[in-house]
Amino acid sequence: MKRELPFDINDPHRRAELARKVDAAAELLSDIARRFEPAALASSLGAEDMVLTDIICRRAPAIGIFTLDTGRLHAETYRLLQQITERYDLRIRVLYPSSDALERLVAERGINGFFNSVANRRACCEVRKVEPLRRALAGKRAWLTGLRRAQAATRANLPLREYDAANGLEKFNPLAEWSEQDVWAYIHAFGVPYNALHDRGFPSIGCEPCTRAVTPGEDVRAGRWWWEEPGGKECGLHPAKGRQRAA
Ligand code: ADX
Ligand code: SF4
Repeated sequence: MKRELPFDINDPHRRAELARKVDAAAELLSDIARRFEPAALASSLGAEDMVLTDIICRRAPAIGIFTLDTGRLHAETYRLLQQITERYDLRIRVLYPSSDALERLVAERGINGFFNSVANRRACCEVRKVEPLRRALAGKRAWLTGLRRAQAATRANLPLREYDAANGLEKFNPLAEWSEQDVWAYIHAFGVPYNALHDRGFPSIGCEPCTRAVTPGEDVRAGRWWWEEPGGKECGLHPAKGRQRAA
């Protein structure tokens, strides 16, 4: 099924606006590649990360790309990973959880223990995502993400550049100001491959057991850890550091 765009991709104003945003992002990426080598994109293979992957391949190939394979991803995500390594002739570094820590986690909290408490869920994200992220970032001078302000209240004040004190390096969010429409306009304009789940109601894709489809009009992150209270649904990769809008 082809994803419908809510606007005319050939509208000259929209095209000019998109071209401006793409140029700004590409300039930022080339600048990062020059001034912060070695730098790397953390890719979940979501739509935003596919846009950044495409821009990196075209305009800033010195930036590396890595993904954290939690072991609980959707089959569609693994399919896309294989597809893009072939399409872009890319070497994506794939990181895995420590097997000792994972065995301990499962023994102590259960294979699907994340459904039982927020503490269990955070412990699982720590072992499967946050610790591998620390390894991915070791020795890097900067990392990049596909975070956008419009994704969540916790991301409303997201800067283009921030210092990641927890990991001790610069962090760039080149699409901070992009809308969801900008992301999809880029994907369509440049024929970028994307996760098939996006066409089945998944705007935001994480691990399979912890992600469900959303209905039209529902919050884009409503399908992530859907059984938890909204508001605190972050996995620890991106601590909010007071970025949240005051209530
Ligand atoms: S999460 O914190 O809720 O999981 P989200 O899915 O919105 O994050 O993704 C935000 C950004 O975090 C992505 O654009 C990507 O930069 C990074 N990210 C999330 N999951 C992964 C992953 N499995 N591997 C690498 N980077 C990831
Ligand atoms: Fe574990 Fe779910 Fe977090 Fe994935 S999203 S690491 S399965 S708790």
